[in-house]
Amino acid sequence: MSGGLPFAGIATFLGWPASPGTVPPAEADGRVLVAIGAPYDEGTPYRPGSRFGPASLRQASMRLRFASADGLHFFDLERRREVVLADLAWDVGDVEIRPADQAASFAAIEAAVGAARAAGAIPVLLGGDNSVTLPSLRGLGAPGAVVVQFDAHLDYGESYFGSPDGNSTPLRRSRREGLCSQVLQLGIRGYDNAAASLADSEADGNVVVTAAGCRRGEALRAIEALPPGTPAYVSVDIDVVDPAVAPGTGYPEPGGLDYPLLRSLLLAVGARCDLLGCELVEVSPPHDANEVTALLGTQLLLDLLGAATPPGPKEEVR
Ligand SMILES: [Mn+2]
Repeated sequence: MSGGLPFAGIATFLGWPASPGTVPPAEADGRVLVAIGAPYDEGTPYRPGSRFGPASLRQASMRLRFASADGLHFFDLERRREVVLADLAWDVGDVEIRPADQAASFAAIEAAVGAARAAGAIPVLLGGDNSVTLPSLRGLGAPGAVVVQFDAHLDYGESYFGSPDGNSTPLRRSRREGLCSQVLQLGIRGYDNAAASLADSEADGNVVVTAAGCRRGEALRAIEALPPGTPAYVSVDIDVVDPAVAPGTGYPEPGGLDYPLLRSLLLAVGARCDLLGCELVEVSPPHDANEVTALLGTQLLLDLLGAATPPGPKEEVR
């Protein structure tokens, strides 16, 4: 890379080496991460723009080149320790989206996530709107995994304007396709969540915690109720964060989480679970202000991926 300067060179996620389209065979055992862009936002019936998310997240993530030469080793001052994201990481670029052909676009996302998984790597999916969750979980192929979803929205509708494949339905689809064993839905709020979606989710055995509930400690308790080592896929819809903090998104909902609270929950998930894959969705650069949402999005992934590092002796997590 170009001397570690964030504004120079070719932007990849956290400066990880590019390997367009393929995951190179691992030379040794260890944790391997693979960033995959899914520039797809045709699942949104409201404000599009998250198709520009992967490029924005990559560019914003380059800021962290100052902190880490290889994009894998960071010093976490609050935890007073070095965190190591992985032994190795690649950015395989973006999947080939075919405009106006959802089936082909979903198949491409599924194949890319599946290829990362088959290579023994942890896919880190950069969305894209929330509809990409469904093909991602299909590609992951881990029906025993718990999905830990941070979102303002349940995304548990049966269909939206007649379509079952939009960004308001993927968690229900995933659960009922048997792509996961349970969903923890954390940070939920706002009038867009229908009573039927809530009832269906809870009837399916999922756990729903509102944003206010997160502030009362209910989300942390739900995470800590998972058996240690639970296989998990973590889905972060950036709209779980308050829109005053993360304005660049398609469905802003007032009353969201602040960054310190969300960080503490991501650290808890990372410490508790066996992370099989993760995604950061709904960052919409056309609605962003001064790149703050993309910068936050990259930091959330860094927090999550660094959380599996065992806690240090002086660790204090709020
Ligand atoms: Mn949402």
